[in-house]
Amino acid sequence: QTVKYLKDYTAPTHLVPKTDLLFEINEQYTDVWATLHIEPQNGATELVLQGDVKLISIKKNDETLPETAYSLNPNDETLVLPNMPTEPFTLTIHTQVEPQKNKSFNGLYESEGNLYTQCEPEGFRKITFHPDRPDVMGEFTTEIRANADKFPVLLSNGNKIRSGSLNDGRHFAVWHDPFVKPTYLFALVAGDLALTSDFFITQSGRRVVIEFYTRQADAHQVAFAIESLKNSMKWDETRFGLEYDLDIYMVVAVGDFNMGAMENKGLNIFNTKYVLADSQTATDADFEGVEAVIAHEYFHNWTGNRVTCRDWFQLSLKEGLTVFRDQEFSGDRASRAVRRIENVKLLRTHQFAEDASPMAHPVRPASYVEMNNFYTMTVYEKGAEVVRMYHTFLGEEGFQRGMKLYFERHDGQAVTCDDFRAAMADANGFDFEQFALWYSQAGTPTLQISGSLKKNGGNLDYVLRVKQILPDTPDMPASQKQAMMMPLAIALFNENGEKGAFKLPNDDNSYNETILIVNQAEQEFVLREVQQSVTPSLLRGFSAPVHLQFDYTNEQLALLLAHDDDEFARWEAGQTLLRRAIFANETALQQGNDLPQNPLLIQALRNILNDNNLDAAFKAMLLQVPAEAELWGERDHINPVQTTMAREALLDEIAHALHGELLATALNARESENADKRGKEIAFYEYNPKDAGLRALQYACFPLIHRFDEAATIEQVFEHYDEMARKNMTHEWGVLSSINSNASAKRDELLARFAAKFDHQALVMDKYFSLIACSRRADTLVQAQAALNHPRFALDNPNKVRALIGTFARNVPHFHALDGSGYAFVAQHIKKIDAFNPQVAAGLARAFNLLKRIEPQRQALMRAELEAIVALPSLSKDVREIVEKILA
Ligand code: BAL
Ligand code: ZN
Repeated sequence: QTVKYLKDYTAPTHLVPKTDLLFEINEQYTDVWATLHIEPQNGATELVLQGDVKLISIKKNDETLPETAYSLNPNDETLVLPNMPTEPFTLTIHTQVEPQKNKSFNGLYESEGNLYTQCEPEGFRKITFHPDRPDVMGEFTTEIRANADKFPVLLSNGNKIRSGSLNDGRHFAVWHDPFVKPTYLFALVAGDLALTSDFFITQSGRRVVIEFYTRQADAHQVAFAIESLKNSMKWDETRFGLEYDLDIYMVVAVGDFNMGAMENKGLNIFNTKYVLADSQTATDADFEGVEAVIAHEYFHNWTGNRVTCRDWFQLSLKEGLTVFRDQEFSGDRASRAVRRIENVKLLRTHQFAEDASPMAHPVRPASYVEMNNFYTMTVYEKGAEVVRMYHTFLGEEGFQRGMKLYFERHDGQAVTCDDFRAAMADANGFDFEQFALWYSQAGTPTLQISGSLKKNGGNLDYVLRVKQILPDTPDMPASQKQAMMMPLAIALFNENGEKGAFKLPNDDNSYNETILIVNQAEQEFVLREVQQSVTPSLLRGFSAPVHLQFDYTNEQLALLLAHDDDEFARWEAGQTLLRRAIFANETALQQGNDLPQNPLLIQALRNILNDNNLDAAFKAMLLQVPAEAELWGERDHINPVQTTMAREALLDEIAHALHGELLATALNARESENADKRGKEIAFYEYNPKDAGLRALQYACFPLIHRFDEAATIEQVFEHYDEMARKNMTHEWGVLSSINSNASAKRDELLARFAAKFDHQALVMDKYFSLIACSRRADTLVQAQAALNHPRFALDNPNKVRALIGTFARNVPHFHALDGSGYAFVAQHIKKIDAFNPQVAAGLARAFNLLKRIEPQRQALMRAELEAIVALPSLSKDVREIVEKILA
């Protein structure tokens, strides 16, 4: 396999400041003529273009080139033209593509009779030949010609400059994008789509037309997404001073899409999952997902499009920064603390696991085989944490100064993560030299912290010793790694749960919280003039993406859980208590001992349930018991099903001990949700953050309440199902989720009713398939296998695959079944899907990431499946790269 290395980067030999495209869309195939206006650099004569597409002919300055003038190399997808002029010239390249046969959903493809493109990172080369690298930027003019009945809508980037009729019932449209962009931001859509329009007036008074395109049947579900877009446009003006630049902003929704969405200049293409939402079909979490992804793609217009990446190793330059921006947007919209905790949970569950796996890579990877494999949690989520650390060091004002300088220096350019770091440093006179290590060292650091009181004259000092431990990762042993620089946010609490004042060395001001700069392998911090009793609140707000080790007593954790005014630290104290209880259960199970009881934890949870001043959404968060994958963070020897049993035992203990409090909390939350809706239309059960919090609290409690009398529960749900389902999808999903592992036939009946009711709602059918796949019932694999034959299941639809097979791969007891049946089921589908969509197949293959950390019996079963996959001669480089790394 060909490995590409960051260290081998060289500047392009040819620039293409202008590209003119003509698409002739025919029944079976599409002809593409691409005229590249080429500027050779430094006297270069050999031109190498990238392409994985059928070449018909090439003209140089209007003269057709003989086949001897170039060579095509399918192996590395290049077209080499050895004797090109050193003066600017044009190449007109005629290619032919078959979108109907393209199930990879990269390049130009067909979905339900319409045509769409996906070009990031390297899809443009499936359309035509081009340098197709992000540092070759240009202006695009795109003409599309097609049958007017079949393809009434013809869209591309920028502004429509001409349109009209042609012969034989065909018509055309010409689009011009005045902003230079790389090929990965090119987009084209042609089809029969419904249009929903709106507009936005920018801060400078310009009117921007907003157009959303969907299937006709889905048009009624775009209102929330449009509102989210307008909120995003406003927010980027007020918080970042960034205004939209074109006169039109288009969003197209398509059901066949590999990713969540794509930020093509002026013409975003979205997975329907992140556009369509109404309260009867989308849960509160779905609404929040739509709002966040609409915002994310919009924010890319500046962080990604106006300033883009020099090369794909720099992907986090745009993705880490844009995720940070969408996180901040969501936090400013509502429930900042809950959003922050959700982000941390996501990072710790999936990114920490990636960092501890053979796929570990730095935020700026040093090498790749298939770039599609590097749209990872590390590049996105850890990348966002890295950006957040700049923000924590510099504060909002300093961070915005850095952003301003970044745009002043680099608007219209393709740049690197170092350019971003330099802008942050130079705008603030802050030394971020050592901080560069976050971009080159993989793995999650651990901070081992201890604290002690020390007499200092008549006063007490609190001395914190911080040791930084960096892990071995496949790319670099720990011994070669250097200490990282990170902010450690801290406060001190006394035994009454009050925040105590302290002073810093050589500073006579009093503080009650501060940010320490950790930048050595071992260092000591002295907090002066502290009180007699100290419980430190550490890593407040999750100020750095690290594991934290501090030897808290359970009493100290309970104190922080009760009193910490930093919601993350407060939640984390509770999570630590819950993790400790599960670990203790695991140890007991392993040793055949009785399970320990956790009276202190139970009392702490009781206090939370009884606290009427807590925000409902936050209370729901505090009640969440960490999932299995969150518990495996720093472990090397995983027995997955034992973890499940230990966790289930703790859930039993909580459910038993707190039945009354849980019921009262859930009923109070339901009462509060219903209070302003009595006698009104059910439409009042629409999404809003306050009601979403009340519903989150209800469904944090109900599964625990229903834990013991399964028969009574299913009867009750059966009786009230229609009433709950009428309210909205959050309630319908909530009740189905609560009984989804119930062994009764009535559970199957409810799921079947659900599937019949939403037979023609593709996104709700995804929910149906995921319910089948995440159930802990004994017959889950059998049901998942049967679901493959459901008329609404389609192996070539990425959303369906992720809903059924992806969800199954996260179902711990079933994926890790001791007979190997779960591994075999997932592996079988990786092989099938790889034949037409390697990107989706490679995504599934990551389920085997745990291989080396899992107990031997299962490890052998996993290994056998992986070895059978790599033995396939026609395996894609996408899956091969992942599986070979896991096996290595
Ligand atoms: N650029 C790929 C999709 C996204 O991150 O917005
Ligand atoms: Zn993005």
